Amino acid sequence: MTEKTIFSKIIDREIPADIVYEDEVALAFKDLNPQAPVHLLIIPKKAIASANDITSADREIIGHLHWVAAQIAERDGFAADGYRTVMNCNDNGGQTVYHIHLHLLAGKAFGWPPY
Ligand code: DGP
Repeated sequence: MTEKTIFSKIIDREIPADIVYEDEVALAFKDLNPQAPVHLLIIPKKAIASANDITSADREIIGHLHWVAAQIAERDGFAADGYRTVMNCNDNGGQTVYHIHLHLLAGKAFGWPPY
């Protein structure tokens, strides 16, 4: 068995996190190193390592992460202003934690392209 990632430990309450949303499929918590006034991470409870590891059986879970982002945006009052969701994959994508996650960033206007 591969070692648990830090995010699996957050799901299992082995390490603390500032959790802002939870349901049977997903968990959302504040990023430790925020890059915007609002910076949340939305993760599935199922341990999928990266976007490259999404199987056809996971499609509903991945869609659910985006649905959770929209629910939080509405709940926390930034849906109308807008927000950004990002999923980094592997080295060139800037992925550092190998438990798939959707970044939800808000509270400012973001530039494009992202470099
Ligand atoms: P990424 O680079 O896309 O893999 O994003 C990983 C994010 O996870 C990064 O923005 C920092 C955040 N992070 C890393 N370790 C922890 C942790 O222990 N707690 C929390 N809340 N966030 C973490």
